This record gives sequence, C-alpha cells and structure tokens, in this order.
Amino acid sequence: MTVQIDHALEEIRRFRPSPEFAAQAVAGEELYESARADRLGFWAEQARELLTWQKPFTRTLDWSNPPFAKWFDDGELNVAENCLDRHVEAGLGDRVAIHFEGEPGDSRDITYAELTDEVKRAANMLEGLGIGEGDRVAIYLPMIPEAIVSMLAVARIGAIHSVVFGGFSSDSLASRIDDAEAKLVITADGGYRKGRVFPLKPTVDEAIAKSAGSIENVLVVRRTGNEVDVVDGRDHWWHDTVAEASGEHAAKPFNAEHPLFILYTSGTTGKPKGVVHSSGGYLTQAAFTHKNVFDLHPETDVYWCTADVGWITGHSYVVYGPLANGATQVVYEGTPDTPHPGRWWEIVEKYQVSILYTAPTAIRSFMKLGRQIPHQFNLRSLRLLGSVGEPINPEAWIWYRHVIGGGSIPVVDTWWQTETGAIMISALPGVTDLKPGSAQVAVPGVSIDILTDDGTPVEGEEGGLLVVTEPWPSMLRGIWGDPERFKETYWEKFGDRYFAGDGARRDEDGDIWLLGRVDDVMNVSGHRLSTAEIESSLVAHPWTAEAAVVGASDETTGQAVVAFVILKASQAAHGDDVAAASEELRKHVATQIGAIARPRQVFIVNELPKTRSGKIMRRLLRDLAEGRQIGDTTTLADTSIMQIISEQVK
Ligand code: 6R9
Repeated sequence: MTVQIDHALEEIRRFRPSPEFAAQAVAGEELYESARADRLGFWAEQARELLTWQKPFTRTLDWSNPPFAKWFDDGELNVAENCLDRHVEAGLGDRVAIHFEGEPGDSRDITYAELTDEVKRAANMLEGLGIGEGDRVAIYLPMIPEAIVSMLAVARIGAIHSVVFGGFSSDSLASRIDDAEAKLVITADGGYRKGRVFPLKPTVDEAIAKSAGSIENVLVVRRTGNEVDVVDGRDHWWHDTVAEASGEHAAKPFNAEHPLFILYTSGTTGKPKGVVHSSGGYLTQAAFTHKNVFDLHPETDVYWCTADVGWITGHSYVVYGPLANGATQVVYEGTPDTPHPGRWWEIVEKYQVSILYTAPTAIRSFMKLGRQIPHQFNLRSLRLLGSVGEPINPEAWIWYRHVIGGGSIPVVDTWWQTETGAIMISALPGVTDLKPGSAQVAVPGVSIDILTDDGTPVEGEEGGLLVVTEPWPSMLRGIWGDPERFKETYWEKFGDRYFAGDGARRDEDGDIWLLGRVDDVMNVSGHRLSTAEIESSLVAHPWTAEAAVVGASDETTGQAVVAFVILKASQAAHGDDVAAASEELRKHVATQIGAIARPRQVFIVNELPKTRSGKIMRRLLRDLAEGRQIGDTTTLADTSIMQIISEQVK
C-alpha cells in the first residue's frame, strides 16, 4: 500500500520554487550555463571566488595519470585560515560561528574571533606536542566545540586528521589508529548522550593498549567531569595545555593537494578504508555546494546540520563548508529526544534556525511520534530543508515540507558519499522544480551518468549503475596506504569513470532517483556498514561457526542489520537457549564495532543457503528477513535448505 501511495505521489507532485524564494536565491540558472560552457573554467572561478589563496594557482586540473587527479595543484592555501582568520580580517570577528547547545542544556556562543583564537592556541599546543606537517592525529570526541577546534588546528599546521565517531568501539579505534599510524589522540573524559555520561577516555586507553604503538600523546578535553585515569607523560588535559599555549599562530600555506584528512568508511570487505581528501579542491566544492544548495545568506541565516563530525556530512557541512562561508550555525551535542521528544524543535525555535540539514531516518522517527510534537514550537524561522544519507521516500519528504517546513519551503535531497567529499546530486532551490523522492540533478560542474553493467549509458528509464564521468574537485585522492584498492574499488569497472556503488535511474524529465547500494554495503540510519565487516566480527566469536549478514528494509532506519549464524557443534551441544546465544552475539558485535552495528536480529540456524560453488545467497536471506516470499532457489546446492531455515527462523 505504501509503495502504491509513494508511487502515486512521485508521479504527480512537482513543486515550483516560490517567486519570493527565487528572487532572493543565491544560485541561478547561470551556474549551470557557465559550468556547461567551460567546466574547468567554472571550477577555477569558484575556487578563486570562494577561497583565499596564499599562492594563486594557474593550473585547474591535472588528469594525466587517472585515477589520480590533481586540482589547483600549483596553488597554496591554508584551510583553517580560510575558515577563520580571513573572516575576522574582513571585520566579521563578532559574528557567531557556533551556537553550541549541550545535551544537559548548557550553551555557549562562539564568535569567529573567539574560534580563531582557540584554534591558534590549539595549533600551538599540537606543535608543542611534536605534531607537524603530514602527521596523523586521531580525534575521538563528542559533538562539542573542541571537536571542530581540533580539526581546524590540525588542518592549520598541515597535519592530517582522522576523526573516529565517538560511538565506535576500542577495536575500531585501534584499527584506525594503526592504519594511519596516528601519533596523537584527542579525546574527552566523556560526553552526554540520552541523559547519561558516556565515558570516552577508557575506550581510548583500551585502544592504545591494543594498537601497535604509534600513539605518543593523548589530549583530554574535560567535558563531563567523570573520573579518568591519567598516564603520566602521555596524557595531557586540554584546558591546562591550551592555557599555556600562545594565541599567536601564523597560518602557513600548504599545497592545494596536501592531504587534509582521512575518514574511514565501510566498503565491501571486512576492513574499513581510509578515504583521503585534499585541501584546495575539497574546500572549493564543500564551500560551493554549501552556499548554493543551501542558499546561504551568511549575514542573516542560522544554519543547522545535525550530523556528527564523525561522519563525512559533519566534515563537509558542519566544519569546512559552513566555516569557509562564514556561516552562523548550531552545534548540538545530544540525541533528538533528550530530555523530551521536542528537543530539536526547541533548538530551532531558540536559535531561530533558518536552514536545517538532516537525515531521512530522523524525519521518519519524528513522523512516528506525530506532528503534535513539532507543532508545540515556533518553526517559522525555517526557510530551507535538506536531506542526506539515504533515499528519502516521498511520504517523508512531504511530511518534512509540511509539518516542519510549514508547507511552502524548499526541501533539497542531496546525494553524495564519503568518497565524493561534497554534494554531487541535488536540486538548486530557487531554480529546480522539486520532486519528492528524487535527488534530481547533478550540481553544476559535476557530470553524472547511469550505465548498464557493460558500461553503456542506459537509455530511457531503466535502472543502472551510477557513475561520475569526469573528475570533480572534492573527489577522494585515494585510500590511505592502498592505491591498488583505490583503483580496484572505484575505477576498474568502467575505465576512467568513477563507480559509486549505487543503483539509479532517470525519469522522463531526466531527474535521478537513487535505488540503493548495489554492493554489500548496508545503510542503517544513514550510516554505512559492511556486511563483511559484521560477518567477520560474528565469526570472531568463539561460539560462531559461520555467519551471513544482510541489510533488511526497516521502517525507521532504512535498513537494519539481520544476521544468520550457525553455532559451533560444541556450543550448539550446550542446550538450546537460542535467545541467549543470539543476545550474546548482538552484544558482541556492538562491543567489537560499535553500537550502530548491533544487529537488529541474530537468527541461529543450522544451515546457510549456498550455491554449488559455495557462495552464500544473501538475496534469499533478505527475502526471509523482510518476511517476503522466498525468491528463486534453483541455484542452491540443496533446494530444501530455505524451507528448513524458514522453520528455524520462525
Ligand atoms: C553523505 C553520505 C554514502 C551512501 C551512498 C548512498 C547513500 C547518501 C543519499 C543516498 C540516496 C541520498 N546516500 N545520500 N542515497 N539519496 N540523498 O551519506 O556519505 O556515509 O559515505 O554514504 O549513502 O548509498 O552511496 P556516506
């Protein structure tokens, strides 16, 4: 039924931008025209207009050695200076950069002048700890201003940050520390989540104990005041160290291609890959899209992106895009429903938020709670809504526009990835007629196509594979330490075209609809998880003989992790407390990887469906997990298996 309604909606609804919105919009049709006329010239112009270069570039793109692109590569800039000092020098020092709202209700406004001062001190503090150009710094912090200060301070001195989401386990943190050979971890005693303190420092201590030993120092921000172990000589309190540091710090220029950060993301194998981003190209596209897709008027707008800095959305649309553009934004530490289910809307009212950027999973959970909750607050300051992380179903799009947006403001659905660094597909508000459920069109200067499996462009409205056909400024520059995997994962399938791993189709108007991942990557609440990574975690448990994981569709989270596990004979012999075994394995995954990876269900079974060549047929398990009729089983080695598994799962 929902499918039918969604389908009907997608066929009939179109929303033309209101004349008032269009009249004041930052972006106009001419952006498309100039990008079409001269794509590289267009990006060069954006880079010059949006950023300040200490040494101007003369070359726009070097694509002589694909897939290794270089953008603006004879230019030099300092990313932190672009986000801070230059705004202060332009007389905007008193503008609020961050309205910080802690979960317990503490709040703090930080102006551009204050943020610049803090970042300079932090940069001196890092240099004092022996961090220099090219060194890797792991950041494992809650959503507090120090997370942003840390990232910018690392960038300022030309070091490379690797932010690890605070919900990840010590194992996950340790493997990221090792892969990047990080010298320093920046963490906090704890953070606030769901009304409680979650300690971070003990996890860091555990991770360092498990890791190969590259960490020399640990900086600890005091946030929650809970007791922490301090290792003499290794651990330092942020507030002590920063107080001693000088507030003078010159921003040295770095090459545009200098790596800015590594961010680990799930791929099709068990090992997360460290996606590497550059400085000049990344910042250009982050700033360009932030300004034009969100129609930013930095003098008047209050912008709020609800993502954590542990994800790419937090990197590009909490830190780099908004700050490069001199925006005023809200940063909120906690969960949407603490201490009450209207917390987000209370924040919108309190700060008069005008631009809100969030994920469909959040919108769907608010839908479930009902419109009476947002209706208790004055949301009339909102004038633009954005969505990211997974396809937004038309029903949720409409609800978002009507209940949160009051019925007439634009909703932009933005498609992009950790690897693309910035938004690639989205409507431009004020220009594009909006269509609920479709991410719509490539942003100016980006070239997208949909191909069949053999690499020919799809004609008509059939589904195919999404590719980017030309290099773009914020594209990933590689996978840390693994150029082969970089080539194999993204560039081998279609030559010099970037294979995104998503399915897509174009409708009769040429608008793009995303159809979900075509590989073994799941999308749970907008977070990427790999089936292989969770399977290897399950198999690492002493009770497990074999495991298969699928992403099953879930009303709220988009997809949910569902696991099928065969226990070892020794374990199975211990009796049949299946519920306890399944609970133990769920917990195990949460401890090994992080709570976001905890399977919704673990089914204990005796067999897994396999082809004659021994490949697990996840498609059939997905049918089962989603309660559907089981599909074609003829290629199974033993066709009766699914019958048996279905019985066991019941
Ligand atoms: C920014 C981000 C990337 C994957 C991507 C796709 C899915 C993201 C989407 C979307 C449909 C959208 N995705 N935005 N699917 N419509 N607007 O989420 O990066 O965490 O790397 O995930 O998320 O499947 O391939 P990341």
